[in-house]
Amino acid sequence: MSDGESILVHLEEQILFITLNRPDVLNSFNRPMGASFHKTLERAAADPDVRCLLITGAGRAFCAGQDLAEALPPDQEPPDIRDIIRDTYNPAIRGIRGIEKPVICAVNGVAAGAGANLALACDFVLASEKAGFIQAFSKIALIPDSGGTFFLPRLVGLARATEMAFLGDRIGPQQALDWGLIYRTCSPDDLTQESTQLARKLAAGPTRAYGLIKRAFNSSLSNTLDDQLELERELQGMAAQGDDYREGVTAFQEKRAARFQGC
Ligand code: T3D
Repeated sequence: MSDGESILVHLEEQILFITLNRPDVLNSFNRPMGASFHKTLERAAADPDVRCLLITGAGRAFCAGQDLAEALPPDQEPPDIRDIIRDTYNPAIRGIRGIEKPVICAVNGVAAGAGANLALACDFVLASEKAGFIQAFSKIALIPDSGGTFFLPRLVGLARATEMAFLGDRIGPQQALDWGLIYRTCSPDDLTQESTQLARKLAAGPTRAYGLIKRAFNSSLSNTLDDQLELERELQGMAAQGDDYREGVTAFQEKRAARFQGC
C-alpha cells in the first residue's frame, strides 16, 4: 500500500473528509501514514476553502494506534520509540489542536492506543454504537502518549483517567458519553450522516470565531484566570474586526439567518 492511499482525503462543501485507510491492520499508524496525516492537516490549515475537517476510519475500526509490526519488527533492531512519537503522534496531536478550524472525529469502531487519543484530541467526537475507546498502552507495558496523559485527567478526572490508563479496558460509547469523553453516540448506520450534518453546520458557521475559541481553550488548559481574561480580551478584539461579526449583528437586527464567510 502506498503512502498516498493510507490517508484518503476529499473536499466537499468546504468540509475536508479524511479517512484513515489501512483497514487490514485496523488503520494502525505506520510512519508513511503518520507523515501523510500530518501533511494533510498542514494543507488544511493553509487552505481557506477548508472550513471543517471530519476524520473517520475505513472498515470496521477507527484506529488501533501504532502499527506494532513497525514498532517491533521481527529479527530487526527496533526503531527508537521516541523518534516514532516525535515524527508521527506529536505532530498529529499538535496539528489537530493547533488548526484553527473545527475538527470532528467520527469513531466508527475500535479506537485503541494512540488511535483513541487522536480521536479525543478532536473538537467533536461522535461514536458509533460499535465504537470503543481503549488505552491499550498498558497492555504492552507502555504509557499513554499522543496527549493521553494530558487530556484524560482533564476530560474525565484523575480517578477515571487512572482506571483507563492502568487497566486498559474498553470504554463503550455510552460510558464514554456518560464520562464526558465524547460529544454524542449514534447508530452505525447514522454515523456518516450525523457527522456530515454537524460538519455542514460548522462549515457554514463563523469559523474564524471557532478558531479563536479553540485558541482560547487550548491556552485555558494551562493559563491563570488573569492571563485568560487578557487573552479573551485580545481574541475578542480580533473576532470583532472580522466581517462575520458585522454580519452576525446585522442578521440579528434584520431578523434573518446570518451568512458567515469564515473571516
Ligand atoms: O512505537 C510505539 O509503539 C510508539 C507509539 C505508541 C502508540 C500506541 O498506539 S501503542 C498501542 C498500540 N496499539 C495496540 O496495542 C492495540 C493492538 N490491537 C488490539 O489490541 C486489538 O487489535 C484491538 C483491541 C484494537 C481490536 O481487536 P479485534 O479482536 O477486534 O481485532 P484483531 O483480531 O486483534 O485485529 C485484526 C487485525 O488487525 C489483526 O491482523 P490479522 O490477524 O487479521 O492479520 C491484527 O494483528 C491487526 N492489528 C490490530 N491492531 C494492530 C494490528 N496490526 C498492527 N498494529 C496494530 N496496532
